[in-house]
Amino acid sequence: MSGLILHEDARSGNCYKIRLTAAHVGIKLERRNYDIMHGETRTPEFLSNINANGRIPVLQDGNRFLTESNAICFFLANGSKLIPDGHFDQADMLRWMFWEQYNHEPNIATLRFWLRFIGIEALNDAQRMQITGKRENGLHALDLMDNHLKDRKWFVADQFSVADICLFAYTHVADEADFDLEAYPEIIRWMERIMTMDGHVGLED
Ligand SMILES: N[C@@H](CCC(=O)N[C@@H](CS)C(=O)NCC(=O)O)C(=O)O
Repeated sequence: MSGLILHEDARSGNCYKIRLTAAHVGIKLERRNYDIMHGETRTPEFLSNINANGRIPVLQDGNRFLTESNAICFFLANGSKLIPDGHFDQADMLRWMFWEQYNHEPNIATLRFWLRFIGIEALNDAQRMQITGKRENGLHALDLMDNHLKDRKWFVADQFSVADICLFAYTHVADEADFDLEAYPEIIRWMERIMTMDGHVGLED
């Protein structure tokens, strides 16, 4: 694969998981940055040319545009060692990637965005009212991950897969949303395994 362009805001975990997947499978991406704090994904040009949904990440392959971070990770990793063999394990990998988008990212990533990037004093009333619920849901997601990792090294099929990458992206910065990761020893050990792998790149790299 070559000539791929990643439209991103480099601070976003959803964009980072794509760079991490690409690094592990040896695909080079051209990166184009947009500042979501200044509405750069909401311009008429972006909406009509890149993503009508007004969000990054978007992967451009020639004149085709793929949105949704976990779909993009799957596209890059398809056929590589990051995808387990076997239909059940492949579906189980997708299960964790869907779970990440429904139970993890909307709580942990949103709180990180609100607290670290917008700032608590600048939140509107509707956002403030959701903080408690998102924190409870985020804690529940971390509990579930920690329990799952008690008797296994990786989320699926005893091997490092795209599911681990998608879950790692926002888990490893959960402290920026005021989650105490020290309370989750299995998650800490799993993150250390990921961060010491050959081919690993950090969010800021
Ligand atoms: N489910 C989408 C979420 C995309 C998303 O929420 N992107 C955020 C940054 S992480 C964004 O572009 N926000 C800017 C905006 O909504 O204006 C994915 O996984 O790609």
